[in-house]
Amino acid sequence: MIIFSGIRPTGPIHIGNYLGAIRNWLELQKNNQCFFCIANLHAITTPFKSEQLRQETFGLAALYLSLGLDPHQSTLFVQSQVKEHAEMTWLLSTITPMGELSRMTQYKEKSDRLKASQINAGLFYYPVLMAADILLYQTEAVPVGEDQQQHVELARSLAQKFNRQFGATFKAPKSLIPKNQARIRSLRDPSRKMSKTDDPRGAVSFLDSPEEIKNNVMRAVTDSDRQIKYDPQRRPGLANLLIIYSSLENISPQEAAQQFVGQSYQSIKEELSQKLIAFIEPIQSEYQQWIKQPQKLEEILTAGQEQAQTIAAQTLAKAQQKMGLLG
Ligand code: AQP
Repeated sequence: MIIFSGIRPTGPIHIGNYLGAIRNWLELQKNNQCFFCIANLHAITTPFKSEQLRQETFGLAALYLSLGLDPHQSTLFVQSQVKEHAEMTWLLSTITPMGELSRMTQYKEKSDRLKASQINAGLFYYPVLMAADILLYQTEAVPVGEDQQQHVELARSLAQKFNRQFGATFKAPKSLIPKNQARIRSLRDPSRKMSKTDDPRGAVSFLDSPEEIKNNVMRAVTDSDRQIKYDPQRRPGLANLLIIYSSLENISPQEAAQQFVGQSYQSIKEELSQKLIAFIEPIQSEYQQWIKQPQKLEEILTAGQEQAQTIAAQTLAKAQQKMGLLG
């Protein structure tokens, strides 16, 4: 299968990005043709600082590699370095109904958190850019967290609409969403998803120190019930801890709950902190090695750019020709 996915370089990735997306990528890269981008054009749809964006772009590349994405198996590239993404967005925007974009829950959630002056048209267009990212590579499957499913469905319906209107051009992609751990919640507010740009105390990031990880987990919001039970509807805070724990242990959240029956919330949190620290530490050491080699990172990204651009340019030319545009 052809696989495409990406992450915004808006800060160090967290355990939600890993469990919702990257863990799946690592499996998929073994037997599929995978494209994984650093979605910097998406990053500029919310407030950002230029120098920080540049650093986060290399930081995310270093984290991709430290987590096990292999440039010999997958194409790793920076979105802005393949110009076809921006151009394809324009073509697709002309067949995207405004009504569909205004129904996107991520747009609503993200714009709710911003001041009116910070909500730009790019944020509204985010799903069209994402559709362009996906369709340029004739992608068949998009491994994302559940929060992005609606966007992949839009990409699929745009592909079908374009094909009906102008003739067969794109493959219609589907999302690949991991069961159980699809949406990791904020440790501070389990009604929201864990996020890079929200309250950092609500996340466990791959660049947090062991103390920060422990503090954030120990202070995670739970409830006043004493019985340990996996009940994501009524007890989302505890369920979130059990989901993270069980994902790291490769067991089900119900099995994790069973394992902790009779124990206090404190001991669950201690056990989980230890597991997270042990999991993250070696990845961090690897990251420290990569970040010291900017030239090597650039070489990998340039090779990725060349591979991605070859395919993206072919698809863009095909779409332009079908629309009657002189390329
Ligand atoms: N909490 C989450 N649980 C499971 N999966 C998640 N993803 C993000 N948060 C969770 C998945 O990670 C991938 C990359 O996401 P992104 O950075 O491109 O955009 P996002 O969804 O907006 O992620 P964040 O972490 O919340 O970042 P900010 O704070 O920048 O908005 C996607 O596959 C997503 O599903």
